[in-house]
Amino acid sequence: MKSTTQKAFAEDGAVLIEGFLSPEQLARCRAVFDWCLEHPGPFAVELFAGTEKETHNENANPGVVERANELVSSIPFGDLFADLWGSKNVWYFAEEVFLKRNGKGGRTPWHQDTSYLPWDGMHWANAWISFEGVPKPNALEMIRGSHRGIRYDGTDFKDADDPTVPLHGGGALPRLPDIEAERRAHPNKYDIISWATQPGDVVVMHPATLHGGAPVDATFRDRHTLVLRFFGDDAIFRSLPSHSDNGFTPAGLLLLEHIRHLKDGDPFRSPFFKQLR
Ligand SMILES: O=C(O)CCC(=O)C(=O)O
Repeated sequence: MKSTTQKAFAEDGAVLIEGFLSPEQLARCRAVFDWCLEHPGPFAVELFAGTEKETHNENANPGVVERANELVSSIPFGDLFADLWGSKNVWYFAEEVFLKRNGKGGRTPWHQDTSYLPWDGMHWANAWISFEGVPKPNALEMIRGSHRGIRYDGTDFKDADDPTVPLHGGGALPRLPDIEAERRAHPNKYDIISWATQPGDVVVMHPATLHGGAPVDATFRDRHTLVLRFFGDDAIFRSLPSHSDNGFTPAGLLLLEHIRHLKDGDPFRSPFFKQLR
């Protein structure tokens, strides 16, 4: 029988794992986060640069691979995901960092990670780790069960006024709805889940879940977040729209060389990805 946590992840696409990280483990996660900030790789960006929404973001820093592999091997993520998914094997994919500063970083627009990376299957998860206690109004938000629904085109993360401008275009994937605008007009239109978190808590989310990060504000001014991504047995390669090689996120471009051999439906495997179980 499924545990409440397994059921929540499978049905809702997200679950809060309270107190998963000890203070010592959290400090080591923070060291990896800080290393990325101090040694930005070629794909570090300021999203919405020069606007009130500016957010520092980096995906898959090539220089941090060994440190990150060491980190994820020393914390029981393998056991967590093996149990959560019912997977024999667990691999680590890569990290992402988000930094919203001085009460100004805006909302991370609603999106699904599966619009950016060629992934399919149930055995995928993001571990969202923030180093501050995050109040609910500033938390990561997810639409319940959306990982089992439509796979939308991505947002291009460039247009500060229209978060639905497609990443790929060409109609291969449906355009994102403007979830924020719709929710302002109809507060109950979407079943949105989010949690206030304490340092050490981990929000675990299936990356096909529609999600967005609420902004920081005058009372919660800074958010430092490390996202670690994992996959398991049933993870498969599913290509993005064919004209979209330039739509790969930088992380996708970097990691593409390690998965170039994969065809649609192939198990997502490469010796590049650290096996944890
Ligand atoms: O923390 C955020 O603002 C966004 C997080 C996100 O997009 C992710 O975890 O994939």
